Amino acid sequence: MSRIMLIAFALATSILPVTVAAQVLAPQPHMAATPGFDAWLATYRSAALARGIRPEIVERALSGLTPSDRVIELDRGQPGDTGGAPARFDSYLARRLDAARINGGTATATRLSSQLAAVEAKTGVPAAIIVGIWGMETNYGRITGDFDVTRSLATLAWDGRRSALFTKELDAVLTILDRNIATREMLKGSWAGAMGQPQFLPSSYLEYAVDGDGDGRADIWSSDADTAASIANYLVKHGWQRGVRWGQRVVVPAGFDRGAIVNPARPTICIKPMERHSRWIPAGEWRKMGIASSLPWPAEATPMSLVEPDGPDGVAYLTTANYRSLMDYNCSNFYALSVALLGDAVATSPR
Ligand SMILES: [Ca+2]
Repeated sequence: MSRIMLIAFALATSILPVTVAAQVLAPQPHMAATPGFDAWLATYRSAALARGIRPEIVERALSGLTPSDRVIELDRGQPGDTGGAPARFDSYLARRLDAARINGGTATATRLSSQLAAVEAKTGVPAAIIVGIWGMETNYGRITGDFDVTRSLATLAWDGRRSALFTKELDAVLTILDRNIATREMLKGSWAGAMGQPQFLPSSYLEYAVDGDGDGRADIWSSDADTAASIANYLVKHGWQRGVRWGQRVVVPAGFDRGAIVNPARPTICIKPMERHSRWIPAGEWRKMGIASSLPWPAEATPMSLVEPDGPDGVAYLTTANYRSLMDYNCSNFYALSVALLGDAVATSPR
């Protein structure tokens, strides 16, 4: 995901207060008058033509479009959360990282071993991490969503809570159609517009999707090679470093002074999840402070940040900068850890 996608995800999961987004994403001119959808669409259509989208593309994409009540309901209701009670990471992980998901990952890694090895050699992103994202996003391409992305994004662009964000995504849809990358019928996805096997928002597609099989087209809908290459490219463009693990499970000794590891810098994006991260401290220093791990440690100087997704009374992980790249895909510690742990499970399972 791009930064925008990250913000979208944060908002979709109520991580950022909507009021903050409203300020960040202002202006939202139609909020004042609240014209109907058709009036909004007419204005949007003119803007699309003005920026050079071919008239027949605009016509095909936008004619007869109606807002989706279901999308608005999902956007406002956020079903699928914990009904107000804070979720715990262990219960989240138990739901997400089950035997079926691990077996699916192992099968995917085996089936695509040569393609994944080629992507890993080129980008430095381990096959297991690519598979981890693939598995958590769409169950290895099995569940990619069947919402009409054009209609979803038009609905959300019109609806006004995050108009600027989703207008930009709808613009990207029209650009994709205008470039003959895909047909509107192919652009199916999540209710919030995430598309294809890696669940890229349209703007992320334009920015990060790449061709992995050499046919000249980045097909994140039906090409495994393109999906793998695009996930890896996304992470590389968000700082993934070759040869560095994401992090590891650790044990924090009783009485550990967490006041001494607080990050003095306040996060400016992905705020709630980032508040769970300590300041950066070299791996060797963590060991001197009594942090233990059954896994091999990285080089002493490797900066690591302690992440305790449930706070001091839960599990603990020391994470590297590569973990932050996973959080750029989705702004959530639960997400990033579940991807990383799925990757570890796939990497260590027998083939
Ligand atoms: Ca391709």
